[in-house]
Amino acid sequence: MDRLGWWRDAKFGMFIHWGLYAIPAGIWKGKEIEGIGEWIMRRAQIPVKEYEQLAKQFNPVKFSAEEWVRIAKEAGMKYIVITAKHHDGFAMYDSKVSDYDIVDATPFERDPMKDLAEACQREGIKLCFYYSQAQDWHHLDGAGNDWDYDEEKKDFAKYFEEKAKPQVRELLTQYGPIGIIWFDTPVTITPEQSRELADLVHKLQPECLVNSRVGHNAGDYQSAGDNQIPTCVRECPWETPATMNDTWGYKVNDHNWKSVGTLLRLLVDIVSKGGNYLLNVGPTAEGVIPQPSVERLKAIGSWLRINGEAIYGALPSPYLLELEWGAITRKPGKLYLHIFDWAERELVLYGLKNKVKKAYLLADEKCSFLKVIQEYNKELEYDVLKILIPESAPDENVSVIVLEIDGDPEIDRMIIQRASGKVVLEGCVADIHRSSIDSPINIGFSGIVEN
Ligand code: FHN
Repeated sequence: MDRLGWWRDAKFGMFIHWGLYAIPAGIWKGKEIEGIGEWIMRRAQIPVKEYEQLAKQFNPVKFSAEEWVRIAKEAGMKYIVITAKHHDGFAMYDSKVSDYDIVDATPFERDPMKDLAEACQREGIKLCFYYSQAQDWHHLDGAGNDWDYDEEKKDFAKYFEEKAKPQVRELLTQYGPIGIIWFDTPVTITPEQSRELADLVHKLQPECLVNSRVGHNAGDYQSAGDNQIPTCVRECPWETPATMNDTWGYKVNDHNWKSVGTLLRLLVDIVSKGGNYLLNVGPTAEGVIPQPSVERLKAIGSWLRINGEAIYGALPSPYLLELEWGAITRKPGKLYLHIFDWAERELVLYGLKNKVKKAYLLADEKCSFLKVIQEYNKELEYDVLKILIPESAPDENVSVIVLEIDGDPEIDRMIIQRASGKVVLEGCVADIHRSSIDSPINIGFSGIVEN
C-alpha cells in the first residue's frame, strides 16, 4: 500500500506545539529559563506536583480551531501535526487513560482536538498527532524525569502498556482519519516496542503514517533532525521539522523570527532535495498563534498561490548538489528554476542535455517566452544553457522560471567549478575509501561526512 502518496505531494505542513508550557512561556518564578519552551519542566527541574498546578490555569478561551485551520490553509499547508502529548505527559485531548488531560484537569474542560478534527475535515487538511511515546516527565515509569523519580526503579514496559499504547489507540479511534502519528525521542524504547507501535497504528488506521522517530527503523518515512536539511537530494521519503524562531512551544521573549525570504528559501531547498517542510507554530496559553507567525505564513501562502505548481507534487532536482543561485524542482516535461539571487540579466545552467522548448516566468500569466541560448561548449566539454531574464525579479525572495524540456531530464553530473570559483565536493556523492576497517567514517543523513 502506498500510504505515502498524499504526504509526498503535500510538501508543506504545520507543526503545532501547544501545551501547559505555554503558560510559563519560558519564565519560571521570575527567571528566564534557557532553551526550548516546551522543555521548561526539565530545564528548570520543576517538581511534578508544582508543574501539574499549571493545568488549573490553562483556559485557552481564544482558541478557535477554524482560525488555526484557516491560517494553515491560507499558508498553503496541507497537513497539521499537533502535540497530543508532549514530554511533560499532559494530554491535550480527552483521555480516559489518565486524568492528566485538558478536559479533566483544566477549567477549559473541552477537547480542542475534536474541534480541530472537524475543522480539518471540512477544509480538506489532514490532521496528524504528535505523541511522545517514551519521555513522560509526569509519570512514575515514563522516561526523562530523574528529579522526581528514581530512574533505577522505573518500569518502562508498564508505562508503555498502560499509558503509551492505550493513548495511541485513543488518538486513532476518537478523531476520525488521522494522517500521521508523529512519534518523538524513542530513548528507552526497544525494537519490539517500536514495531508494536507502528503495527498498532497501521492496524487501527492502515492509511496512517508513522515517522521514523518511532525508533528502530519502524517508521514509514525519515524525520530529519530538528531544523536539519541534507546537503543534497535524498531518495528516501523525508521531512524536516523546523522552528520559525528558536523554540517550539511558545516563549514570550523569543523574538528571533526568520524572515519570509529565509522561510521560503528553506521550503524550496527542502522540496528540491525531495523532502517535506513541517513548519512550527507555538500558540499562547490563550490559544492564539503569535502574530509574527501568522504574518509570515500569510506571505508564504501568497507566494504559493502563484508558484505552488513548482512545489506541490514536485519531484526533487535532477542535479544532486546545491546550486549557487537557488534550487530546482521538476515535474514531467518541466524544470522549475527557483532563483534566490536575481543579480544578473542572464542565468546560466550547466550540464542540462535536454533541449529546452520554452522558458517563462511562473508568475507571468501570459507565459511570455524568455530567450534561451543552448550550446555545447567544446572547451569545457559540457552543455551550457543561458536564459536571458528581465531586469527585475517578479518576486523579491524567490522567482521561478519554468523550462519546458523534451523527455526526462538528463544531467551531466560532472563536478564543475561554480561561477564563484568554488568547487564543491559533497559527502553524499563521494565513495569512501577507508584506510582501515576500524576508521569509522560515515555519511550522515544530512550528507555530511561524520566520524
Ligand atoms: O524534544 C523534542 C522537542 O521538544 C520538539 O518537540 C522537537 C520537534 O521535532 N522534537 C524533540 C527534539 O528533537
